[in-house]
Amino acid sequence: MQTRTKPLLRALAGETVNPPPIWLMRQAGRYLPEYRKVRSAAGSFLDLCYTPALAAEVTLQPIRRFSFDAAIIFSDILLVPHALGQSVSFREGIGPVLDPIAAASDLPASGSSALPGRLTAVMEAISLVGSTLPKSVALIGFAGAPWTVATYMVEGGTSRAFERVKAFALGRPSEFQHLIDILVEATADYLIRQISAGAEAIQLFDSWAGVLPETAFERWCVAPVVEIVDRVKEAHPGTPVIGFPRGIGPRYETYASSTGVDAVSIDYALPRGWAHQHLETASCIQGNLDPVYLLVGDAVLDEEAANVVKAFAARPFVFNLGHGVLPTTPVENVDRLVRVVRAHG
Ligand code: 1CP
Repeated sequence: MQTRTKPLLRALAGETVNPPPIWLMRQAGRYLPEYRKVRSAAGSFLDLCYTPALAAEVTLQPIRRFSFDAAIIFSDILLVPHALGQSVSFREGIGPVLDPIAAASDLPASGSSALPGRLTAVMEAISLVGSTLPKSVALIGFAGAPWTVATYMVEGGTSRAFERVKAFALGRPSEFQHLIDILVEATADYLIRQISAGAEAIQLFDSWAGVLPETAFERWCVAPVVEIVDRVKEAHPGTPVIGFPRGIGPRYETYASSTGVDAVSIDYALPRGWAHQHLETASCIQGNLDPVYLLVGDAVLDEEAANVVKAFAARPFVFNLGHGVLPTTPVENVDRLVRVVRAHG
């Protein structure tokens, strides 16, 4: 096995690295003019995701511009429902639109455990990126966690109050379990294949973990992640897994200690002092600058970025945002952030 010389992999393995490695969730995307150019040439967002050369190109764009410590493969968490046969599209100004399902049996491919061929485009993009990345930059693969993916599948898109999916999960748990089981299987399989293709770390995005009440959180967020991490670790024991259960407050403690993830990505609302105190000191934290500081810029950005670095300087830590880069982010502020973070340590 390769020795870990990449700063991101060192931090994820439990080493305190100064200055901390930095990458940003949603670092590729609309705020970059070079992304908008490729995106409009590609046609649809899905065409962009399914064309390996284009997906590889937009993955590399933020690396060239900002020399981040990690690239995250350009794709989307909703490729899994698409691969399972659900209709998925991405509409300008609206976001993802899915043909909502009311039961697992509504999925055309619900009976098959293996993911269809479509997702091989993601593996091809991963191999392409892997062959061109600078030596110190790690490649991250990802998927949505089953609960968050299920919210889009059942609600048919972005939701405000999640009534449909929560009523399904709370009211018809054994049927909902069937849907979650399908997602666990597909997601584990997908992540294992991403690692085989060259992903060196994995992130599981559970963006809507915070909307569930206590017992439902254990069953629909924690348990499926435990199962996915087990399967991924069985196939690739050395590959670190980062979990991002957004908005779960004090439940970060249970999540970090019981899921088997190597690192937790914390959202911007979680108090840093609390996180440092309650999350095991040997384990890696990732986060948590509010992305709005990147809209503000100036000394306000410098000061808050320094606060984040200082809060976690004594432990394994990866600098990131507390949620994704906003589309209106000025590119020069991202440059500024990278300089400020690297000036510490
Ligand atoms: O037309 C476009 O360019 C659409 C914008 C866009 C982009 C750039 C979408 C639609 N997805 C993506 C790429 C993407 N999505 C990446 C790779 C890029 C990178 O990080 O550099 C990743 C990791 C995601 C993950 C993702 N997709 C999440 C989890 C992270 C988060 O932001 O909470 C979620 C919830 C999605 C669903 C989704 N896809 C697209 C949008 C606009 C959304 C969010 C919708 C919502 O807010 O509910």
